[in-house]
Amino acid sequence: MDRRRFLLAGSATAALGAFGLPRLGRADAAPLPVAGPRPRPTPQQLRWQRDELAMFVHLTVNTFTGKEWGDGTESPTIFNPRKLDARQWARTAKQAGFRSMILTAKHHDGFCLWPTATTQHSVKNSPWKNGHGDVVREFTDACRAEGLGAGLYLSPWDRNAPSYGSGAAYNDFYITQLTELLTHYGKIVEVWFDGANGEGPNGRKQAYDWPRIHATVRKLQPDAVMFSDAGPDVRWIGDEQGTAGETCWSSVDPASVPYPGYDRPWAGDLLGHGDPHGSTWRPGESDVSIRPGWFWHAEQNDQVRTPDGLMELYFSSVGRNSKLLLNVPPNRDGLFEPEDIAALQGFTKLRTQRFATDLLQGGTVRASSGDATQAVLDPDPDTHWSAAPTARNGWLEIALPRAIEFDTLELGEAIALGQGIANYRVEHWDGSAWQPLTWGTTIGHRKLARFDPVRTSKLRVLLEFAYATPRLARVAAYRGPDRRYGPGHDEK
Ligand code: FUL
Repeated sequence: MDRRRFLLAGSATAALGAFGLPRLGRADAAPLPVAGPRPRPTPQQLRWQRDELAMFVHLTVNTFTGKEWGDGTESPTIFNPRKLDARQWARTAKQAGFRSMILTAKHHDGFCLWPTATTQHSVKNSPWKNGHGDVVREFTDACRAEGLGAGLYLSPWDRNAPSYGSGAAYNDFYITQLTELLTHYGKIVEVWFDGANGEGPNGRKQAYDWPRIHATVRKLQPDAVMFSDAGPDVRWIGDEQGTAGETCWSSVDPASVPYPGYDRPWAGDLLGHGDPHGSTWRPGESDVSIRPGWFWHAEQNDQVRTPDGLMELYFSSVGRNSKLLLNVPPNRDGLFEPEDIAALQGFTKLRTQRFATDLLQGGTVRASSGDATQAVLDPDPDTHWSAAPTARNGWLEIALPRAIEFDTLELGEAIALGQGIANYRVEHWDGSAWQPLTWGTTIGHRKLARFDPVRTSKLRVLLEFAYATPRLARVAAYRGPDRRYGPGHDEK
């Protein structure tokens, strides 16, 4: 965080009113009219976001060739993950707190991990299980056995299919593949559409029939969310580094990124930040790999992200109103490597340590307006404090029965009713004055901030401007394992 900007923001608006409470921006002006309806999540989008952590699993012929993008000429005979154990993947994900997994059923090379009727380029022609194997089946069974949601990635770009680039024939072929995946494997929670649209084996590009693709998913799996740069349900966050915009709205203007693969220099920014005036609820998913590559490469076994590195990703994705989709690629045996499993265990330990105890429990909350103020201390995301309906700013003050020391703050909006808070500041009482602690733009489902440990028995959240009635479902404070972050940490 830019300390200077923070102090300026603080001093510009910190004029105190009666009782030492701040007058916030427009508090003295006539209340703004109640805004028109703002977008809200569907139950499926809400569930998707509340899951917070999903695991990506990239596996195909690339695992055996060492490439990141196969060119479609690979022989199915190279695919032989002899000890493949999808239960090992699912157990690892479950133990690390992930709620769903997404498998690359087909990557750009066109090799199908299930015995599809559409092509010979599949596990049917692999030595693995003598051509009787089905990775999608083992994967979906394993997810269910561990209580995880199962999601599938089916690359529209297919560098093997002879019909690719032909128009209608490839679209029919793709819809048939999608139909197989969405009808033979039970409930699918997320369908992941990559925007890549390169050339096929005959050098031609394909015009994908997105309306038909979307309608097929809706019909066959009405509870699944669809991912792509252009949604329609969840959007790409605009980079593959696991970094959501610090300002991150779950709403977008659908016309700004009209179709998947809309490759414009500004699209990344639009996706990273969303749009407070956007008509459509389309929250951002941050996909990133635990290793430099999406696929397993022996030489990257010593380049697995550390537990601390994974925590950074958590703060820059989940902690910025996004969802983390972390890729963990199986090796040539079809197993996660011990290095990746150890990193995930370390990550879990760090999260558990940091978020084990909410230090605000037992506090007393009062607010500028509205009732149910205590609801912000209740971890249930469906209970919330709401300011007066016409309010577009407000504050909450939390008084504690004892002094606490904390270095992490969590805020959460009641997103079932939409996202409206545009900027906020948090201050703590040092015994004689309010001191700035953290500030930000947008909250959404979850906003996390870290700072050097602070000792206090009182803090307040100043909601400076909201596009709709401010509603907070969560305010919590934690003390992580001993470590100092220093000013500016979250901006790096
Ligand atoms: C990209 C693909 O080209 C990568 O290979 C990977 O699958 C990533 C998740 O999406 O667009």
